[in-house]
Amino acid sequence: MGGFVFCRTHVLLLIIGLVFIEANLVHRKFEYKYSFKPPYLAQKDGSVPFWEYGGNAIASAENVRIAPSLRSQKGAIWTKNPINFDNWDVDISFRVTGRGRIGADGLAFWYTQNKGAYDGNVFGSSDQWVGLGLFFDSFDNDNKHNNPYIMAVVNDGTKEFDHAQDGTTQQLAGCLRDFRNKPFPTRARIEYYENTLTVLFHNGMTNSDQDYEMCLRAENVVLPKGGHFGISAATGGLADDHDVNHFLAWSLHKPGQIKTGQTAAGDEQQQKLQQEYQEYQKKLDQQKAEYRKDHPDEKEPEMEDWFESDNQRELRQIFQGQNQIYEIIKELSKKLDEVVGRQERTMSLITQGSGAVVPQGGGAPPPPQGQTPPIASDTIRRHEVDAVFNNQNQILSTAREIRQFILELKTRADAILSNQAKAPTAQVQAMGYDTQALISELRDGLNQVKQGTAQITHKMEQQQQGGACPAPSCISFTAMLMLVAAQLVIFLGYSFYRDSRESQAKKFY
Ligand SMILES: [Ca+2]
Ligand SMILES: [Ca+2]
Repeated sequence: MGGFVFCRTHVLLLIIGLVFIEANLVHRKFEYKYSFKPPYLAQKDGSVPFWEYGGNAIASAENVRIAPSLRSQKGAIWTKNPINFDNWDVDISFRVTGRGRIGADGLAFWYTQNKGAYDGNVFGSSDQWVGLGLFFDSFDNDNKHNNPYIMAVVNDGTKEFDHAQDGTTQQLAGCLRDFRNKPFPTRARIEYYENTLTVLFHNGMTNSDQDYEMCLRAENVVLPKGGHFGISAATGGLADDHDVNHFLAWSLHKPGQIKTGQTAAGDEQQQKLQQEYQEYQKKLDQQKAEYRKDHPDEKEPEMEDWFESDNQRELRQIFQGQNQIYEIIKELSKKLDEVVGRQERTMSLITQGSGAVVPQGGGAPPPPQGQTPPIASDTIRRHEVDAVFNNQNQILSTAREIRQFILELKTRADAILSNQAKAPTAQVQAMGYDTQALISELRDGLNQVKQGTAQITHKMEQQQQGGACPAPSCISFTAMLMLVAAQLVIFLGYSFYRDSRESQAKKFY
């Protein structure tokens, strides 16, 4: 019982809390006179109700093409009437699409004191504006590799937009976001409330309404009252299509700011509805009574109908479970959408890939009309991808062969080294043990020859002392020749043998 009381207190506190939050919520009112959306965005005569467009802009039933993908196009659309509320929230759904890897120039959202031009220098509208310009800048004029970029620039009418620096020094705040060629429309949510500007961005990778992320937030932003909303776009040497699918505006009101007249009107309407409901209820009761009169056999509904049976409860629980499963599947499907979107993007890059890249462009003036733009295809094609794959495979197999060969070499070298380790000398030589033995044999042979020669010389000396020859160098010429011939034969034999051994060894290596 105590727990029940405790629980009830909590519920009460929660309700009070909710009421308190409710009281603090900002009141939003949809402003159809400052919005456009499909279907029937443009009327049959091409006009967009409450809006004025010009330059190269074209409106259809589905969207407004602010600037088409042709060179040097400029267009804009502006609200006819000044805005009669101070705080607002705007949601723009747009697409910037082009065949090139790079596009130009970009799209701008405006809130300015006066309507801007339809063919101005700043993304298709006027420079030196008074108020806010939110730029979706596609082209990287200052070559800092930081485009597409989203930035807010507040101007008091004195500044000229710095195209060469992409407005870097003038921006209030910004964020680096790619908004070109997305699978779903990209969106921006621009809120101006109590002098705080907040821009949320939806990157168009899903079609979910929930996926906005913070782009910028700036406080103490003072914008003129009674301004105009506008959207403009421009192309340069490079050209994207700049389409706006919807422009939705809400006025924001502080709690309690809503005029009392409106509340009174609301009360009146509620009373009217109440009365209608009571009349309907009376009619229904009357019909029920008539039905009973006509069908006296049918029983009155019994008390049992007010309670659910076990089966009913089970069914209800199954139903709830299924609902949960459905929610989870929906969430999964959302994620899948995202993955599919990315895949499509990648596939289109690989297959279509004929991005036109022109180094000049953007804010730069285009060459004279009538010339076709130089199209340099710099993206990779399918057959090129295949060729790269084949090359890689070949390189791989060659690398494998080389590896095997090196392994073989290594095992052989190891075998040789181990053989040499067994040899009596520690020296690492190309010659094996057998050669060593042969050399020592040869050395022995030579020694024997030397000894023989010494003996012969000795005998000759003895003969000379006998008186036959007076000089010590007097060796018989024949003996000398024989000696030299014998040494020559031995050396030739050895060198021949060595050569044959070496050639064998080379074969082995
Ligand atoms: Ca730029
Ligand atoms: Ca830049």
